[in-house]
Amino acid sequence: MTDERPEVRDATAPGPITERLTVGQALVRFLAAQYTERDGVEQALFAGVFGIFGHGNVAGLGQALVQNEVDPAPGEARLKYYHARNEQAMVHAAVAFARTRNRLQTMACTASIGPGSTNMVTGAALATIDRIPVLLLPSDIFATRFPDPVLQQLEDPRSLDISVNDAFKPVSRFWDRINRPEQLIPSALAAMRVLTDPAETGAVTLCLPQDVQAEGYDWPVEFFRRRVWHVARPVPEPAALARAAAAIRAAKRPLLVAGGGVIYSEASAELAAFADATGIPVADTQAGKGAIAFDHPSAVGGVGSTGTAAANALAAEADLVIGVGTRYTDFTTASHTVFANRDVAFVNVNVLAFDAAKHAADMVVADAREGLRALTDALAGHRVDPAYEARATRLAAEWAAVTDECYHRGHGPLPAQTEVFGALNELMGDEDILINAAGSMPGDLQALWRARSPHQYHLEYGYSCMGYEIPAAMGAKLAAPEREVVAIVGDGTYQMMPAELATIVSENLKVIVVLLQNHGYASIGALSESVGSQRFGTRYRMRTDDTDLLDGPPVPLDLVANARSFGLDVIVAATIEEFRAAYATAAAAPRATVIHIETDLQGPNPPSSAWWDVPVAAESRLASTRTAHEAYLEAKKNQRHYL
Ligand SMILES: Cc1ncc(C[n+]2csc(CCOP(=O)(O)OP(=O)(O)O)c2C)c(N)n1
Ligand SMILES: [Mg+2]
Repeated sequence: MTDERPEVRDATAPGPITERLTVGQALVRFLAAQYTERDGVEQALFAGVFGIFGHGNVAGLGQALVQNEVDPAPGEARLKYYHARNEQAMVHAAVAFARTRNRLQTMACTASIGPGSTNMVTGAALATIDRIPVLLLPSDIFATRFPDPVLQQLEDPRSLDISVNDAFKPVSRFWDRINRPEQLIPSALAAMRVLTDPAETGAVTLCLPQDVQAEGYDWPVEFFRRRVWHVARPVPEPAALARAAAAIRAAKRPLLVAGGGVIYSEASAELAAFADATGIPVADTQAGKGAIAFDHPSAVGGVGSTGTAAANALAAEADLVIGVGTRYTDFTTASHTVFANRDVAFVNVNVLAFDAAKHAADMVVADAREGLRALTDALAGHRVDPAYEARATRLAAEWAAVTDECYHRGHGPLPAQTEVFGALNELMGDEDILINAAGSMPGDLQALWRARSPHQYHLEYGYSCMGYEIPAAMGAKLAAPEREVVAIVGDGTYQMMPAELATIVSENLKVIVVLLQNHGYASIGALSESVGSQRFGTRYRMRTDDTDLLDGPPVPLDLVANARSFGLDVIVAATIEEFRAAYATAAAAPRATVIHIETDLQGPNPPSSAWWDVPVAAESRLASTRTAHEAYLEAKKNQRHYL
C-alpha cells in the first residue's frame, strides 16, 4: 500500500482530525478512494456498485450512494450505482467484470437483509471458487437487537448473534460483521488486502447491520485518503526453481497445463516464450484457454474429461506435468485418470501454495509470469526430443481436422450446436469475448474453441453455474465496452435467470445473447443416459393425465416472445446460414440482440477421449443402471492418486 497522507494534516496537532459521517457514507467514501497497481499501472479498485435496495440498505448505503452521486464531498470520487434485477446475478456480473479486468478492478454489491442477501450466497461461492475478487455488502439485522425479530430475520434459539449472513462464511475469503461503526476501519482495510492479494482473493463479505449503516461516527480523515494496493507478483524461491528446472530437464515427455492463473497474471507472452524455447506441448483448462493461442505450434488444446484427443494422448504418456496457474479440477485430471503414466510427476507454478502442492508436486510458489520467465531462463539451452515435439504437432493437426468436421457437419434437420460454435469462432473478432458456464456447451467448447487471444474465451467452470451467462455478459461489457461480448445460453439456463436482460437494456449495453433452444438438458440428459437413468427429468415436457408423468408434448414456452418482452432485438435463425446472417445483423446493431436457434438435443458432440467420475447406483432393478454400473466399475480401475 502506498502512503499518501492528506496535506491538511498538521503532524504536530494533538489527536486525530475527524469528520462525522454515517457508516454508509464512510464506506462509500473509503471505497471510492481505493486503487490497485500492477506493473506501474494504477486503476480504481471499484468501478461501481451493483445494488438492490430494501429496508436493510435504503437508508444506510442507499442514502450514502445518492449523496455520492448528487452531492459528493470535495474530492470524493464517484462510485457509480448500477440497478440490478437479481442479487445473485449482480454478483455474477461483478465477477465477470473483475475477471475481464484480470482481477485488478471489481465491483461492490449491496443487498437488503434476508433474501436479498442470501441471494448473493451462490455468487459468493462462484467468486471464491473461481478466485475472483468481489466485495459483498449484505445488510444485516439490528446490532442493537431492539426491534427483534425484524422483518426477514432468522431467529436462532441457540444464539442471538446468528443471522442468515453467517451462510456467507464458508464461501467468503474474508467475512466480518460491523456491529459498531469503528469496527469498519480495521475491517475495511483487511477486506481490501484480501481482495487485492492474488493468492487469497475471492468473495469478501462485510455484513452491515441495518441500524449501524445509518449511525454517525467521527472518522479520522486519514481513513479516506487515497490508497494504492500493490498487486504482488511473487518471484520463485531459488531452490524451488532449481528443483523444478532439474525435473523438467530430466523429463522425456513433459506436458504443460495452463490454467486461469496464466491469464490473470497476463503471462501469455511468457508462456509462448517458454514453449518456443523448450518445445514442450501446452494444454489448457477451461479457465486457461486462450493463455496460449490455439495456432501456436506447441498448443494441443483442452485437457481432461472434455479435452482434445491430442492433449489427452499426451497427458496419458506424460512423465512430467507442469501445471501453471491451475487448481486441477476433476475435469482437468479426468477424475484422476488422464495422467496415466505410472511414473508421472508434477511441477506446479502457482501463486497459492495450496494449489502448488497438489499431486505431490515440486512446488514453485510464484506469480505465473514471474515463474515462467524464471523457468525459461533456468532451462536455457534445453529442448525436448524433436520426435516428441513432432508427435504433439501431428496429434494437434489430427484434432484440427476433427474440429473442422464438428464446425461444418451439415447436421439435420436441426443443426448441431457445434456448428453454431464453429460459426461464432469464425465470425467473432480476436478480442471479442465469448461467455458460457453450464450445460452441454462447456464440454464442446473446451474441445473445439480456437481461442486467438487471452480474453476471447470466458468460461465459468469452477462453479459451472446456470444463470451466470447473461449477467456475466453485462459485467464483461462494462469492463470492455470496445469489444463484442457474446453469451451462449441454453434454454435451461435462460429460464433460470434472464432478468439482467432488463439491466442490459436500461444501461444501453450492446451484447449478443445466443439462445440455444433444445427443449431440455442436452448435458444432464446425456449424463443421465450414461449412468442408466434414462434421461429422466431432463426434458421440458407437459405432465399428461393418463400417465401422470412428464412425458407429454414440449412445454409451449415462447422464449422468443419472452426475450423480446425485455425490449431488445430478437432474431430467430433456423439454419446455420441464417445464424451467420443474424450474427452479422446483431454485430452491426447499436443495441443488444438475442439470437434464438433450435439445435439438436442429441448432439452430435465432439468425440470423447476421457472419463468423468459420476458414481452409478450400485443396486438397481433397472437393467440400464446395472449395465452402467458395470462400466463404471471398469473405468474406476484407472483412477489413481498422484503421490
Ligand atoms: C444453478 C445450477 N443448477 C443446476 C445445475 C446442473 N446442471 C448442469 S447443466 C444443466 C442443464 C442445462 O440446460 P441448458 O441450459 O438447456 O443446456 P443444455 O444442457 O441443453 O446444453 C443442469 C441442470 C447447474 N450447473 N447449475
Ligand atoms: Mg437445453
